[in-house]
Amino acid sequence: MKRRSFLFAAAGFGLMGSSAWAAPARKIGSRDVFVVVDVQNCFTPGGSLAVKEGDVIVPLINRIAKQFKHVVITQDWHTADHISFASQHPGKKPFDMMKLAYGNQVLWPDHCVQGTDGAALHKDLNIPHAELIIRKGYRREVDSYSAFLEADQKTQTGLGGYLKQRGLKRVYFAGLATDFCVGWSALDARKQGFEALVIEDACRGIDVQGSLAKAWAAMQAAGVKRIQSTDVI
Ligand code: VGL
Ligand code: ZN
Repeated sequence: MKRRSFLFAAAGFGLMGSSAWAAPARKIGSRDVFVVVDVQNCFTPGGSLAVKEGDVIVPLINRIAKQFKHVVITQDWHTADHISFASQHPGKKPFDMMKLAYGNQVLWPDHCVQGTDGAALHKDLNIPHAELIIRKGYRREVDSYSAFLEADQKTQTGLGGYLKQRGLKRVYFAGLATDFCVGWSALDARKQGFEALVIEDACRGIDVQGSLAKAWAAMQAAGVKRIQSTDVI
């Protein structure tokens, strides 16, 4: 056999091998948890901080969630005068950077204000067996992209303790936005000793000033696994 056709045959065998087993690449078990990040009206088309195609991932997330016994949903949940809003800083506009007491902060359009329709979960998100909805960013003076740790890098949301107390070890992430709340959550999951996997095609990014590439680089360096929905369904 010529080298070329040998390689081709080997590739074909690889494909046959995986479909013959007809099992997802990763078996989801009782120590795994799916964290669905910020699938809220403000982050989907028509919302005040709309992420491109933010709504496209909703049916996929619903399907992925069915594979998991344990699902946690997060909700960005700001005061109306939140410090991360450009509107709170005269002369600043959305997507400007600003140095705050706890570090650099991107300034955002007003979004996900507590109790408003914009802060509600997307109407097509359908995960009735989700066990916990965790809210974050609810203190005026500190933002929280991460579902684990606020932007001061000190204040715990409690999610890490919750997962540990329930014996959950491996955390799969999907949702919005890849380069902010998903990425920061996955990084903090690693820091707190969890295995972390981001399901890339079940996320969408905002991508301001190269933030998407930076987020993937940071996640890779921290040992976050970048997987696809076909790996779990
Ligand atoms: C998010 C920016 C501001 C997110 C939240 O969910 O990724 N991004 N607040
Ligand atoms: Zn926010």
